[in-house]
Amino acid sequence: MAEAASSENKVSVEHRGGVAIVAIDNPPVNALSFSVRKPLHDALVRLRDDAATAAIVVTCAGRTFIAGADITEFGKPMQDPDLRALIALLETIEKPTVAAIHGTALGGGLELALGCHFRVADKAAKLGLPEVKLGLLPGAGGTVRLPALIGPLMALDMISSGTPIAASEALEAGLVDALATDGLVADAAAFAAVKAAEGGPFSSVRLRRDKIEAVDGEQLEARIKAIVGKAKGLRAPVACTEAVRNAVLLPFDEALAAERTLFVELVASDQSKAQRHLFFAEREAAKVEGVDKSVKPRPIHRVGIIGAGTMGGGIAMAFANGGIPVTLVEAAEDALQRGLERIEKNYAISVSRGSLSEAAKAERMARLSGTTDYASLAECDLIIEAVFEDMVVKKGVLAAIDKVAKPGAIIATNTSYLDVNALAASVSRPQDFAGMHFFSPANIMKLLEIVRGRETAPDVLVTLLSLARTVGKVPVVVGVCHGFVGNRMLTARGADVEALLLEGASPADVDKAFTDFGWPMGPFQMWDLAGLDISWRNRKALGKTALIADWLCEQGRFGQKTGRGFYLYADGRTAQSDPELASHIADEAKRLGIAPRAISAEEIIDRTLYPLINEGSRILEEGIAARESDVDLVWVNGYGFPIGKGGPMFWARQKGLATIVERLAYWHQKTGKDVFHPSEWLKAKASEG
Ligand code: 3H9
Repeated sequence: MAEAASSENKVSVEHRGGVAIVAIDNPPVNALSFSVRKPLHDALVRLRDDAATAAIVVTCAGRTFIAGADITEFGKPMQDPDLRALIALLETIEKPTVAAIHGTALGGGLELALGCHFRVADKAAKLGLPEVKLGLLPGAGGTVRLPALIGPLMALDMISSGTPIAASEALEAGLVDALATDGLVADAAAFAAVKAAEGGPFSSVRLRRDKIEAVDGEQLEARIKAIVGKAKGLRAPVACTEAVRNAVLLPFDEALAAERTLFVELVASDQSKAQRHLFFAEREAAKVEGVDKSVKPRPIHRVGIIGAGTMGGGIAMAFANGGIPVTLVEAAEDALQRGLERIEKNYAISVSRGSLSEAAKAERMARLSGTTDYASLAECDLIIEAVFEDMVVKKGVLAAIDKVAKPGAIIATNTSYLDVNALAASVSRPQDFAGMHFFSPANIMKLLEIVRGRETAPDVLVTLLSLARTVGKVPVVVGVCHGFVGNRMLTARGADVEALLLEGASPADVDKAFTDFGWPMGPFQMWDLAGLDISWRNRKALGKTALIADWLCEQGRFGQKTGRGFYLYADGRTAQSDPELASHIADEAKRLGIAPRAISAEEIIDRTLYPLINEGSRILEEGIAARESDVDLVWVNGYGFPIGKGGPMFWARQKGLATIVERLAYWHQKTGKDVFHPSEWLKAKASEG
């Protein structure tokens, strides 16, 4: 019979013979909030002392086992019992305790399960310690118990990557003791009853030393070195390695105490706050203004893509990787073959690097079918044009798609800058039309800007959001404007950099200020990589000029691909400063009457990052982005804004909006440039404090 253990009913206990089934029910993901910890603690104490209870199973209602501590509680005063006390309590119970795991046992959820004597899992379950992705480390014993149970090397990989493993792998590693066959709770209860009948004492993970003692210290240090080398300025992965090393070197309780110290440091850090902000930002982005939860996505069984060039091919790979069949259409047979060959080559590179198996490659290639016949698009549920960035060309292609697409199919344009409403006018069903702005390489970059046209139907947005998540993208719904959120802000970020060159900074000075800030590369490295000719063409179309970049293009210096751009690339890859460019810049400065001076990294950040933030605030003012966190997602996932700084708007809030407004106003007064004119939005928010 079942009994409620708390007035809120988040933990209930059912007795099946001598086995007590403790069920947690805290939707949506059974996070270990205070409202769970308290009744769970009370129930465990009662069952520990109850002579009629021979064994205890801890399980969860709903779609998953515990997905971790309640992240919303971080930064607030912790209410007792805390998770460590709960796990310590579990470890003192002298009756067999079994965690029955389905869905995902993550973070504090897996740590709680490690406090049980045994773990039984559903075959489809996943188990992991993803705290590192939140800028944290497992803070309830995970860095000490997991190494003890499965060995320090495997534990280090799991903890420092945050990637969960499948139940079958967990079984092999000894993380779970059995996989359920007849029904999780029934099997876990039967398992517990057998263990109770066999009798104790029951060994807790804290007593295991065999795998710790067997570890090859040199191998562990080599693995730690590799992880630290790839940490990119983030503290959490490094702290994870320290904690696992402690688990090997220190006695159990000392390692636990050291883990606690690291956790306390990390949870209060700006980096973790930024990463937690991004976690919730991704979830918020799924909520779209004017679209309520009852709107259902349209089924997408096959995607059609027009254009097998770099972009179209990358998009095709993104869907094929995510398990969605693709029809790839090109105008001519030879272009189609070239496109398919490029895709095959890309997959072959992944196989040679060991990141993809031959079988997975074959599966992905089998999802791609190429054709030159538009009629094949009739079977597609979503058709994306990825042809040349030109309004007339795109309109022609969209009109042709409109003729063959079945009723209800979604038609999308992959444009970086063009007016999505104008493009929507070329199809007879603008309600089924939207922009899908992928970022190159589209099979790798996570960001997808979903551009909501004037008439885009709510269920089209819901479909694209859900499809994007299915194929591992981070989607953000944006409104129509030139360059949408990302590229429009990118233009603002670059608006003053040529002036920096003329005033005395070198491309290397600017790029170094960027990489020191945490960007993967600076603007000049990025332009050289992307090819200077693209933006040159764009500028010419818009009747705009850029003094230095235009000069480079006139010399045929288009960046890395021509061996020269803002830098020289003698070996085709390594950037070296170019004396010829330096002297050209000096001549131009002289001609313009600009006296060169030393420019600090701080000034470089002022004159690039603050216009970026200012443009972001204008985008919010105009409603092109719905919320600050959407802008942050765009910049972290599409342009390499450092994750540990949470995105430009989050960073601006941390820095203080009043400071940003004040610096912008200073530069506006000095240069007269509109990019520095502080937006009304920024001024209003700054005055709110
Ligand atoms: C930790 O455990 C620290 C300990 O080591 C030490 C403690 C001392 N807390 O993702 P979804 C919300 S750190 C609070 O859309 P899915 C989420 O915001 C934690 N809320 O579902 C969303 O809310 P809303 C380590 C949470 O099915 C809703 O649940 N654990 C938490 O696509 C649904 O989420 C993790 O890092 C949480 N822990 O994916 C796991 N988790 O509906 C984090 C979720 O209002 N969670 N929410 O927007 C996940 O990875 C995914 O949510 C999960 C489900 C895979 C579980």
